[in-house]
Parts: sequence; structure tokens; C-alpha cells
Amino acid sequence: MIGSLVATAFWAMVPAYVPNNAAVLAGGGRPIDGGREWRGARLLGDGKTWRGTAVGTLVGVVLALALNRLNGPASAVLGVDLPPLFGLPAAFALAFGAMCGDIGASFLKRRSGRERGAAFPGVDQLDFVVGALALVFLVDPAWATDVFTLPVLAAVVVITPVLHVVTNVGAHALGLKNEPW
Ligand code: CTP
Ligand code: MG
Ligand code: K
Repeated sequence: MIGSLVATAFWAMVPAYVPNNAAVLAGGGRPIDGGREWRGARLLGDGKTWRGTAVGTLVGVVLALALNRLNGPASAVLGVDLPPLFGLPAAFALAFGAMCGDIGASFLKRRSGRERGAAFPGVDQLDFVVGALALVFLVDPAWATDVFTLPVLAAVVVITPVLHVVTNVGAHALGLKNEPW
């Protein structure tokens, strides 16, 4: 029961988990805010770039389509009912929504006087989840309500911060990321 909830939550959220990590590897180039400031601080900052956002979104979508091919075999091996296949709109919404949540968090960080790279505990771990879920419920409500029942949402809220901490500490240790958050 718990195992099946965690498997469903994880599977459905992979297209939202990976874009931010892909953006770390792909980042650079022109910042989205073009260097503009608002009320004494950068609108978003140099950490939110067009390239990182585009590559992150693309990687999330491609991954969702790849997961679709593994859905049957993985369900059989794990002995659980994994979520129904990702349609293109749902895949895009999860990936792009995750990037937008992270961008929204940077906006809030700059408004609250946090420099680029500063930690914002709680927000750092869940911004992309809020963005991904909001957009997927908007874009493909039928798929989203089918997959994200209350118990699955609860599982997402529990496993995401754990995964986030583990991947970021790992990426920092490997020298891929400046800060371990
Ligand atoms: N990145 C990017 N575009 C995005 C998100 C991330 O290019 N939309 C890249 C940037 O190189 C960024 C790195 O991934 O520096 C790490 O992402 P993140 O931790 O979200 O950004 P920070 O640099 O910490 O900036 P902020 O304080 O605004 O979160
Ligand atoms: Mg950061
Ligand atoms: K972030």
C-alpha cells in the first residue's frame, strides 16, 4: 500500500523532478530578466536563464515519453499500478510547471533580500512541486485528478524534500552545483 503510493508519486513526478537538475547542467547564457532590477534587487537573477529553462523543460518531456515505454514492464516488475501514460500536455505541464515554480521562488527570494544561491528552506524543496502540480491540474485535469489523489499528493509532499536534499547534496559533492541546496 505505502510502496504503491510512493511508486505512483515518484513515477508521476519524475518529469517534474529532473528539469531543475538538467537546468543546473545546461544553465548559462542570457538571464530571463535580462539583468533588470525591480525595487532595488534583480527581478529573478542570473540563476534563471532561457537556456536552462528550455533544456530543463525539454528533458522533462522526453523523460516522460521514455517512461511511457517502461510503464508496462515496470508495473509488472514492481507489482503496482503505475499512473496512466503521460500525454504530451501533461508531460509538458509537469516539466515546464516545475521550472516556473523554481522561477517564482527566485522572484520571492530577490524580493526578500536573498542573493542568488541563498537558501530558502521549505521553498527550495517544494517550489517546483507547487508549479508542476498547479500547471498539470490546469492543462490536463482528467489525468491529474486520476493520478494525484489525496494519498498520492501526501506521498509527493513527503518524498520530494527527501529526494531534493539527496540529489542536491550529491550534485554539490560531485562539483556540479555551487551550493548543496
Ligand atoms: N538554472 C538555469 N535556469 C533555470 C534554473 C536554473 O540556468 N531556470 C541554472 C543556473 O545556472 C543556476 C543553477 O541552474 O545557477 C542552479 O539553479 P538554482 O539553484 O535554482 O539557482 P541559483 O543559482 O541558486 O539562484 P536562485 O537563488 O535564484 O535560486
Ligand atoms: Mg540554488
Ligand atoms: K531553486
